[in-house]
Amino acid sequence: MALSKHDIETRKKELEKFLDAYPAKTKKNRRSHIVVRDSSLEEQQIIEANTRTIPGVITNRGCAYAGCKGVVLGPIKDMAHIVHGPIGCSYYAWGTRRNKAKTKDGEVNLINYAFSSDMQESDVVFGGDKKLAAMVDEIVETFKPKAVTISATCPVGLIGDDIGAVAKAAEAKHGIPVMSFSCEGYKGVSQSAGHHIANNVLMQRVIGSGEIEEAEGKYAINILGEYNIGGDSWEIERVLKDIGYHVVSVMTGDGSYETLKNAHTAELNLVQCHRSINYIAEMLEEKYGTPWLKVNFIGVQSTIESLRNMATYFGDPALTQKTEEVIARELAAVESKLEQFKKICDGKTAFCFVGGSRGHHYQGLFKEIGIDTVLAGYEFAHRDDYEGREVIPDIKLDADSKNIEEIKVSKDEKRYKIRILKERLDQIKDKIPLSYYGGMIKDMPDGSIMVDDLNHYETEEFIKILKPDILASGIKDKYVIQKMGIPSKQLHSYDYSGPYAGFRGALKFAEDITMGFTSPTWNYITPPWKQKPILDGTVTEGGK
Ligand code: CFM
Repeated sequence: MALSKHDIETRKKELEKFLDAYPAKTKKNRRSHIVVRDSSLEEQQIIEANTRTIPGVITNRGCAYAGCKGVVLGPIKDMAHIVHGPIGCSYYAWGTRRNKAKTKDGEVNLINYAFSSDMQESDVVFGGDKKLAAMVDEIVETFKPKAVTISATCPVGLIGDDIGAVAKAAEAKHGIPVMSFSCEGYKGVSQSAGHHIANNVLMQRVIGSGEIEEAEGKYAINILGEYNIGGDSWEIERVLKDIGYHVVSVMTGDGSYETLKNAHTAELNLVQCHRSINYIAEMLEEKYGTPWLKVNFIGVQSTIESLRNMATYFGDPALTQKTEEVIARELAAVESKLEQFKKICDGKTAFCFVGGSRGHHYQGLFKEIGIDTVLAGYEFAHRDDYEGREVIPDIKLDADSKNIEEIKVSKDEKRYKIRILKERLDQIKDKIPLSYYGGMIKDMPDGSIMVDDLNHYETEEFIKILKPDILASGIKDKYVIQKMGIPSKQLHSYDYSGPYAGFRGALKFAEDITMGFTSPTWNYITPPWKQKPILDGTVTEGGK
C-alpha cells in the first residue's frame, strides 16, 4: 500500500536515526544504498549498487567463484565441474543449490558429484597444475563427461597456476571441450562477477558450437536465467510445451552441453533472471539477431503477462488462441484454492530480500495472496536491476568492474537472421519488454524501501521500524529472524519445497507461506529480550 507524504517523511527520519549508529563515513556509504520510494520527487534518489561491502559489515553476499561455478555452471548436468582449490571451497559448495536435473537412461548426469583438486600447502608452494592435469585425466576416463569446466578459487590466482594451459592440453588429449574460468573469489565485489565470467566463456566456447542450423520445432525458444530451483523450470516448461513452444535449451537449470551448443537456433530468448545472464542475452542478439524478452514466471499475473507477451512476439493467431486456452485452464485449477490461502495472509507485510532478481520477482506473488512488500532488495544486483536498463549509460565503471572482461561478439554471417520484420518490431516494441528490463522500483509503492546489500544490523533495525509479518531471506539471516519470532521463508533454496514458478508453483508458495503464519511454533517462542533485558546491573565507580 502506498504511504502518504507525511508517513514517507517519518519513515525517512526513522531510517536516519538508526543509521546514526554507524561512523560518519559508513553512514554516508550505507545511506546511498537505501532508497525510500517517493514518486512525488522530481528525481528519485539513485541507488548505489555493485560496490564493495564495507569491511566488518555482516553481508549476505557470496563470491565470484560462487556465482561462476555455483550459480551458472553448476546446473549443467553433463559436464564435470572441477574446483581447483583447497577442499573448503568445495566443501561449502557441496551438492547443489537445489537446482534439480534429470536424465534418461544412458545420459550423463553428474549433478550429484563434487570434484575438487584438494589443494595442499605443497601445491601452493610448488604449483598445483600437475595435480590438476592428472585430475582431469582421471575424471574424463571415469565419468565420461561431455565437457569439463575448471573453476579457480582464490589461491590459484595468487600463485599463478596456469589453468588455461592445463585446460588446453587436456582438451587436445581427450578431444572434448575443457574450459577454464578465472573466477577467483576475490574477483569483483560479489558473485555477480562470477556470473559475468561464466557467461563469457559459455558464449565463446559452448553456445553456437553445435551443428544444427534450424530448430527442430516451431516457436523455438531458450529460457535464460532459469536454474530449476525446486523444479521451477520443469513447471514453466510444462506450460510452455502445452502451448506449443519448442524449448531448445534452458540456461542453465537442468541444462546440458548438448542443448546449449545449439541454442543459436532459437527464435526468441526469454530472460527470467536478468542479473545473472543478461550478458549472454545481449551477445546472442548481437551474434545471431535473436531478440530477448524479459519474462517473470513467478506469480499468476506475471506468468499470464509473460505468456501473452510471448504470443505477441510470435504474432500467430493460433498460438495466441492456444495461449489463452492454457491460461484459462491453469487459472481455473488454482484460483479458488489461492483465495483460501489469501484469507489467512491478507493484510500482512513482507520483506523481500534475495540475491539479484527474486527480490523483485516475488513481490507480485506476495501481493496476490494479500501481502504487501514493505522492503525489498538485492544482495549483489546492479543499478539496472533496481532502476531499469535506461540507467546503464549513467553507471560509472569502477576498478572492480573493469577487472571483469567485457567480451565483444560480432555478427555470425552464416547464422545471423532478422527474426522479426522492422515494421512489426516497431508495432510491438512498446507493448512488450523486448531487450529491456524495467527493474524493481517502478513496481514498488510510495513509502516502500529498497535496500542494496542489506546487512544484519540493518535487518534487525528495519524489522523494529517496519514490523513485517514475514521475511523472504537466505540461509545466513533466516535463523536470526526466526529467533525474533518472525517466520522466514528462504527464497534461494525454497526451504526444501517448490516449485514456486507458474500457476501451480504460485499455489505451492501460498500454501507454504500460510503454513509459516499458522504454525503453532510461534506460540512456544518468547525471545528472551521480550521478558527482561539480557544485561542486568548498575555501573559503579572504580568498576566494582
Ligand atoms: Fe538470478 Fe538465481 Fe537470483 Fe542469482 Fe543466487 Fe539463486 Fe538468488 Mo540464491 S541466479 S540472481 S546468484 S535468480 S543462487 S537461482 S536464489 S542469490 S535471487
